[in-house]
Amino acid sequence: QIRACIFDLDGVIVDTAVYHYRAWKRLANELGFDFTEEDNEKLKGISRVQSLELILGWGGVEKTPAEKLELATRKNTWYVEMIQAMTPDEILPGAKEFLQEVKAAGLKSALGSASKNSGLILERTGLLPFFDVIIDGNVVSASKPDPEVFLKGAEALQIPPQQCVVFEDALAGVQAARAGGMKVIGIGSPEILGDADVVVSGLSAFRVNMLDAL
Ligand code: G16
Ligand code: MG
Repeated sequence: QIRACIFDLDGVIVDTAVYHYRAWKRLANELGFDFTEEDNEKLKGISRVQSLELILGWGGVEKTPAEKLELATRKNTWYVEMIQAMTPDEILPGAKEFLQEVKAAGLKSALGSASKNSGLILERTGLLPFFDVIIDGNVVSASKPDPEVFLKGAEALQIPPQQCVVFEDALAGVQAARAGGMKVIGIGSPEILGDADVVVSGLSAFRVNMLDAL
């Protein structure tokens, strides 16, 4: 019996990947190289510092820890400028309706995101009231596929992991949910997220009554 839903943010509730991409691309360009949209896929769901390490590797650029901190901060300043301007129109199709359905069904909901900017994004899109608990990059030390983010969510909701279901668009996130002993709904392509219990194209294709079959 499922009693709580835990949602990833980027790729499930909103598409912030486009803003991450623009900001990282600008940083790479300033450093004298570029990377493709295909490479950008590898940045989804991983933390800010891990993203920077990958990108510097693609450019063959070496930096000191202090320089890396400055670069990550510079990228984040541009990223925050863009998400400041986000509106409820940018909520992914079906996400708000599903969050409403979850509330109406008496289930709990938590956010389980790697982002340190999740509060701002939920506030700008008007989704903050739908979450009982927010677990994000500000309170988590181990990145997905480590289950820490989701286990902390279950703990804060006081619901056993076995009674939680995670909604995730990234492979690392599906693996994290599995490692935490939770059910998982993949949002995206079955080829990538095959390890999930169910894979759907988006929350518009999912209903609360489909949780009964898990
Ligand atoms: C999101 C994105 C990642 C990003 C990470 C950290 O994760 O998918 O690309 O690197 O957050 O974001 P920030 O720089 O805002 O702390 P999620 O877990 O919501 O999919
Ligand atoms: Mg994601």
